[in-house]
Amino acid sequence: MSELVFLALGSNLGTREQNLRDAIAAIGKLADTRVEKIAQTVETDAVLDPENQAPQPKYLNTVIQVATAQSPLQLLEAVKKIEHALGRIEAPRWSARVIDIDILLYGNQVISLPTLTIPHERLHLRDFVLGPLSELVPELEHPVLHTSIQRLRAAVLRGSP
Ligand code: PH2
Ligand code: MG
Ligand code: MG
Repeated sequence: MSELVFLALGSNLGTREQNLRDAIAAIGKLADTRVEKIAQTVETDAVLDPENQAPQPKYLNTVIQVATAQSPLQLLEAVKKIEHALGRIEAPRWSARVIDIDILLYGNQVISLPTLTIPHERLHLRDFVLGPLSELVPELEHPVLHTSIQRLRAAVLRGSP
């Protein structure tokens, strides 16, 4: 059984465009996994740690739609490996990075584990995710908030919760 999964990709260090391409190619090579759609890449101002506003390079962000038979934890493990293979180093949460791959949605599953929260806990707050995601699946319903991606995006663009 394969599930429909959405992954967010971001890069704000090194050859950003190439980093995204390499990550997508590596995801496409995972067992029982197919990359079905890729949203347009957007350049976005870095959203910074509220406690550390030191400037950072702009990000390139995109979202991909993937069909996979890997379990959520297998997929998490696999994307972490890809992040490391592409040169990501352990660094504090808000640090600039060569590549970040986040699982946004895994079918309509709701998962709350110490290492993995699905839907991604900040998905509904971030236009750098909602923009590319709404290009792919504007009508998709958020499995916890029960609102469409395009409505969530409109709320963020209005600046309301
Ligand atoms: N990722 C972060 C923190 N800030 N800002 C933008 N624009 N794009 C990101 O992908 C991003 C961010 C932590 O994962
Ligand atoms: Mg992230
Ligand atoms: Mg991450």
